[in-house]
Amino acid sequence: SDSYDARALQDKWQARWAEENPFTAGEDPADDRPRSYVLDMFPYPSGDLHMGHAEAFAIGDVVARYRFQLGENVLHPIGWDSFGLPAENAAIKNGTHPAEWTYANIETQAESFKRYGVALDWTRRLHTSDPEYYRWNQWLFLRFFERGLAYRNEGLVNWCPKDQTVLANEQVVQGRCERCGTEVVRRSLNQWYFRITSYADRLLQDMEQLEGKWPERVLLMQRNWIGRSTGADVEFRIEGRDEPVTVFTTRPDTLYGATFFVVAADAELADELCTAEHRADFEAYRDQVSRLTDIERQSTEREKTGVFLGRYAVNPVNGERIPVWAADYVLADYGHGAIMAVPAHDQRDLDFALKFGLPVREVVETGEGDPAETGAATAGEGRLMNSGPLDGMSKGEAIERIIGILGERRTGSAAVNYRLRDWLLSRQRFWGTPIPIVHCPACGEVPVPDDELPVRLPDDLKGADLAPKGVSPLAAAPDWVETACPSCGGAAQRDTDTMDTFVDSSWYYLRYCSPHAEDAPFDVDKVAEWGPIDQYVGGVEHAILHLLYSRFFTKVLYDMGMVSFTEPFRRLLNQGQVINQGKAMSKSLGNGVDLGEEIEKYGVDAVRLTVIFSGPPEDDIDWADVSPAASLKFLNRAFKVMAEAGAASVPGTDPAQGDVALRKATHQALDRITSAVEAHRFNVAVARLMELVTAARKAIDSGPGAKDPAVREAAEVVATTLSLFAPYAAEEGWERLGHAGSVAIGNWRTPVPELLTQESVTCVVQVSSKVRDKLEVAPDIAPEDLERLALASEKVQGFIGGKEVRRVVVKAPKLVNVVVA
Ligand code: ANZ
Ligand code: ZN
Repeated sequence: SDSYDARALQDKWQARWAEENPFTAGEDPADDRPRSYVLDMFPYPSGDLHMGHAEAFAIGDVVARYRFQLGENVLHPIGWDSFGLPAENAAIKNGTHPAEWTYANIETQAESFKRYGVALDWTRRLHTSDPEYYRWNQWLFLRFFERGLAYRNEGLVNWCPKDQTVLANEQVVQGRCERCGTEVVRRSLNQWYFRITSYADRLLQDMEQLEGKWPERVLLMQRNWIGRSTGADVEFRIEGRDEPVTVFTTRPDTLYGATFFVVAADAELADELCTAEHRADFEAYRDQVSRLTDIERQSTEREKTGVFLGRYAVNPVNGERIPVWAADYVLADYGHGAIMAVPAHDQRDLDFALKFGLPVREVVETGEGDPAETGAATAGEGRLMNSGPLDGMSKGEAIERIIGILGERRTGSAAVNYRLRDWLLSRQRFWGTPIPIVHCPACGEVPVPDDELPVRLPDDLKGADLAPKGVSPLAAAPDWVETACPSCGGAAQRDTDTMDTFVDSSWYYLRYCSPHAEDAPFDVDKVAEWGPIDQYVGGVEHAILHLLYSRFFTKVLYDMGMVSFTEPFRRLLNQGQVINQGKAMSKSLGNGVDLGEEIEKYGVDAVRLTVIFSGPPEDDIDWADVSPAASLKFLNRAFKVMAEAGAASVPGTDPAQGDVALRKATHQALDRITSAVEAHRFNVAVARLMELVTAARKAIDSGPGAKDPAVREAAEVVATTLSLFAPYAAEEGWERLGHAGSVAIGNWRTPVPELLTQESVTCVVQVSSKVRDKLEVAPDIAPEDLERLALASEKVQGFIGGKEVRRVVVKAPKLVNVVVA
């Protein structure tokens, strides 16, 4: 029959692809096709695929399938990010091992990906929870350890009381655990860190390579997260203390305006500086502060709080004695945990000064009002005043001069500060990569030798054994913990923490190049052949964490000589979210849309087409506003054109063959679809394809008829271009057109230039409804271009004269009416 049966086609072509593996990347080094590496962020096996996956993978697949169509050697692999807390929580609930839930979900998702028709290379599949994978996390950890890039340190960390584990700063969102929403508290614990801060400058610098290729907002978020500030470190002598205390300031030019000094209330220094007289107040205050989140502490809305510590600091440039306070708006782990307060020019300091009656001294003449009276600190440019040798200088001059003075007196120097903290990577949970370190009473931290990797997770812990107890569940497996020191052979203990799962995802894209490598995390030569990734596709929720960590890993691997590039992802595309009725889908709102049900109702092709046609890939899709039923109707129309097109041979490049109007329509559509796909305007490509189907239909019904060679040509272009969006309909249509192989590979056509010449249309230009000029314009001219052309006409300008243009009515391409007063 000539009708499109989505279900039957899915089964037929899925079986065919499973047999033929058409989307397997070529491995032959002699294969000289251009290579491209297209990657969707790998999924977490949280259950079956959902609408979010449907969107991301439909988009990534358009990119991959386009490269396949161009005849390139494409790497488009799939795997699972399969360590993590949800599996562990499910295991606790069900009394099972996390592997059960994990691998069952992976199987479900794998089947769903196949049904969804994603052009994936299944031979490279990996799961990060497989020992063959995580042994390389351990291997990499040890290389980082050797390079001083992995270290253990006692420090204040974010602790989730519900999940009973530490969280990286990046995993704390507005003071809450990113995963469970519980308010995070600070605890002092001994934890493992990666020294990402020593790459801060390179992480910033190398963003140059990404400019214009990554979404601007992601670059901005990374830049802010790294948070580079320049200024100076200034040493203040504290009366009664031998060592001076250093502060970091971005405004050393305002040093003469420092009227008090503030130490973070929770810093050890505050405790040390507090005099006996003020101790009781201080301790009560510190207690109160310990219950606040960082977000609350930094909020500009909250009233300032603090206590005087009973001490004085001495300003190094003018010898002035200023009181030392403890307050919560100064953070212990930023800069040096202490500041010089310049209330005239810093709003936080001003709020504090006004509350506690501390002096305010202006040192920059900004022409704004007196801060002490207006309550608004002035941050504008202006000449320095009340500042001795700096008086009259501009900000830039003053900064340079004061840094010079501080240098001569050895009480300060230019300094750079980062907001970025080291990456806290240890977790007190089970379902992750064990940290390959043995703690020996005699030798200390001893790396597990490479040939003893992987340190496997014990498989006899399950259910309640894994329940959060504040220490890693691995501590409850004594046989596993007790071991011999690799160095001295004495009794020693394994580290019981596991790695943050972001370690797993920081290099998986390299493993895909040689997923079965047995003596290294990846084959260096294979990575040189494939890397870096040409197009990465994933959600903007990974703008900081995953992308920053991956960039860091790549740079370390570059320094180790294992990769030849310093940025892993050449281009990044952030797809939008699928929402429903204007809101994110959620259980509580009951507005969830089930992917499986949508596919049941409309078929895979229609769902995929709907996702792509809904708008630019970066935009959110409101499922309440789109119509998979309309997509299905279109697929029926497209399918009929392919099924009815005659067996006439395809016209060649001779523009005289076949119905010229349809041939022009076909080649123009092909041209525009190609440029729209290249520009990632996939929805526009689909719109052009729809127009082509309409033109072909018209030619069949009321033009030269189905047997005309131009109809066949149109139908073939429908099949090849549709293959990017609705692969099943395209394959079947291609077969109906009499082709044996898959439509999906190497079938992209190049438009014939002679057929691209556009015919023109006459546009009538009126001034207040009287015809004054005629223009020859392209039939698809944009209304704004047409308006511009019409207004540029000398004749039209003559009739407008000096009169006011009330409005311009544009009916592109045929009419413009300039209404004048
Ligand atoms: C004096 C000053 C005068 C400042 C002025 C600003 C304006 P960013 O850009 O975030 O690096 N600061 C330094 N350490 C701090 C800490 N641990 N907690 C809270 N604030 C801290 O900001 C650096 C500025 O933030 C520094 O420059 C310091 O205040 C403050 F007109 O020093 B400034
Ligand atoms: Zn030892």
